[in-house]
Amino acid sequence: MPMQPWFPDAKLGIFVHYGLYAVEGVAESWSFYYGDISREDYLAQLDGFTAEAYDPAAWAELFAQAGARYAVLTTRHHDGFALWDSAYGELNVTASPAGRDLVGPFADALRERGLKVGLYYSHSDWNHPDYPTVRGPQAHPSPYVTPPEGQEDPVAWARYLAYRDGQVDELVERYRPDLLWFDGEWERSEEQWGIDALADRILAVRPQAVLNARMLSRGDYATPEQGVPITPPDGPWELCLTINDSWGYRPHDTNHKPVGHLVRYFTETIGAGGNLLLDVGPTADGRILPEQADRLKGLGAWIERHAEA
Ligand code: JFZ
Repeated sequence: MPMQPWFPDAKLGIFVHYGLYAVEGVAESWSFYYGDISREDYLAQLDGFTAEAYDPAAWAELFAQAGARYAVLTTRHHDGFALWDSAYGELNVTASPAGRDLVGPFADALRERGLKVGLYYSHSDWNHPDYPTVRGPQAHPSPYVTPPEGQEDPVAWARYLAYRDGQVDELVERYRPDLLWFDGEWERSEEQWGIDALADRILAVRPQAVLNARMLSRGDYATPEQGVPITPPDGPWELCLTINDSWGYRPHDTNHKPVGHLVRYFTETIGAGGNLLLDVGPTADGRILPEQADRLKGLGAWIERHAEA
């Protein structure tokens, strides 16, 4: 299916990193991977994930005010915590005080406000018993190490892929996303991930779904790293960007980019034919703080002033 016309025209999307990590304000998934927090303490955040102020209609209104045409929610990051009541795996909202599906209301609220629905999903799950974690070239040694190559258990790996596929099926069938934003692919090869089969099963149900570049050869658009590229890629592309220096909620990170900087990223990106996917990190109870909301509104006001009639 050719690229959906909405995507290359969208210009602005909002990325939402919402998950367990917001409870203690630690880095999303990477904090326990690096050992900055123990796995036990990381998982203890479950008790504080309340979502009690979760109001996706208010988020959708804010995103529309920012001038966005789509938004992408982290439905399950590398830590394995699913924001919906999945039938696959143990680690999801039903194990937290939130206790209910948060993805469905997000999708409904965006649609209601005329925005396209994007769902983020990590291929890797560093908390799944069948997932052999890879030690990266990081500064801190990770306590979780994969077995040597060739010694991974093929039965466990098949179970892991069945779990991932089951979750992706749930996301696609229940929420009918317009875009799927995969992540975490770097730990395995395209063949090990079964990318082709996964793309086929998604598109069989939702042929119009746009797939990001972390679906490797089946991706529909490019995702340049580290800023606006000097030479833009051919075809549609998207730059993802944090407002401060964190993807998720981190109260000590106050290094928020001024609205003027966000405007520059936005204009440079769309001037070179891309979309900007600008990230927010809600608190564990589901609020987008004024530091971030005000910047989204500021960018939206600028876009509004400069939009063609
Ligand atoms: C990944 C995640 O590991 C991270 O936690 C966050 O969710 C981010 C949006 O995605 O990290 C990456 C991976 C690749 C790039 C940037 C961040 N990249 O290609 O620019």
